[in-house]
Amino acid sequence: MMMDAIIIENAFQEKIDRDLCIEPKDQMPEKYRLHLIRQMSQHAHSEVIGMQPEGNWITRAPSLRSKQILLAKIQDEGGHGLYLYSATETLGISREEMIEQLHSGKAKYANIFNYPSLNWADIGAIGWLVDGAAIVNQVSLQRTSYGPYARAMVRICKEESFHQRQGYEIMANMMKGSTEQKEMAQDAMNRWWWPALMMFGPHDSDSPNSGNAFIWKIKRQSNDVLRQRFIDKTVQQAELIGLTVPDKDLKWNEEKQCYDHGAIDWEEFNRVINGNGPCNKQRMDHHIKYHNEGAWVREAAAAYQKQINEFN
Ligand code: BYC
Repeated sequence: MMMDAIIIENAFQEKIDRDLCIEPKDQMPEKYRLHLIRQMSQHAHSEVIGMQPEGNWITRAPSLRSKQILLAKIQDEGGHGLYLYSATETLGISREEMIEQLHSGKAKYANIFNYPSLNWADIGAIGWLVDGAAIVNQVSLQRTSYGPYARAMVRICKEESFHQRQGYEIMANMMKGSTEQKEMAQDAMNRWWWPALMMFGPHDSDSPNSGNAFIWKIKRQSNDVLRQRFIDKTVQQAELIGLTVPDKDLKWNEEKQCYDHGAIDWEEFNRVINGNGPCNKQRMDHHIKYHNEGAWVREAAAAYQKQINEFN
């Protein structure tokens, strides 16, 4: 038995080392399966919980055009959740179990969605900074070792780049507007910048899951490398429309050809991911309420499917 496990593990690692994808029916070490269930289900939950701060502004979008675009974007996020839940189910966990883990607090979701969306500029900041950060991370995940996850990322990245532009357009338009509009855009930037940097996770030296993630090529680039990539491209976009990055220590490093940045408040990060951010309770209460109220839809869909199967 012991020997069998070693043979399976060696064959698996050899595949990984040759840059081949692992597929659902391939043999894989239990730890790899559980690592993926953790990361992919948390990714799925983030997409779905992320609909809440944006949904807050659908009825108050300032024009029909902006309302249509926001609706389409939020619908995409629901779709991303679906691809990711389905991809995670291929690892032998049910959707119900994943939702249970979310509701019990066992499964996390991205820190960023525990902050409130106070005004329309926040919708700009979410699209530009939050989706912008997500793209940098997800482009890297297109080459992750688990086939269904990598393929889901390809489609998600295409849609995210539209989302990032939706947000940047809102910010750019507000920066061409009245003094009040400019102040609103800057205030949103000030509130969302640091939580967006935290989306990439703790520094590499404090990232317990990175070791195995690199051995198994689940991660291709580290938390800090991706965070730096996001900073370098976003600072220039901010400058272009006249926004100031709220970091007094931000400085171009000529030697390294990248921006040095100030210290991230990891106490705040830990507080938020452990359930004590400004909106954690609200987000979870909302999800539980509508999940329960939607039970009849799931039951009806299952009954319909059963009838179709009996008919055929
Ligand atoms: N938030 O060892 P580490 C979107 C946790 S949604 C919360 O570095 P790992 C959008 C981490 O889980 C896009 N928790 O972990 C949707 C771990 O705790 P556990 C969401 C975080 O996994 C709607 C602990 O800290 N994208 O774009 O190697 C509208 C130690 O961390 C966070 C994804 O989910 C965080 N930010 O690396 C708009 C990307 N960071 O699990 C937009 C997929 C860390 O051991 N995920 N933690 O209890 C990943 O790429 C990786 O999981 C991470 C973290 C880079 C996030």
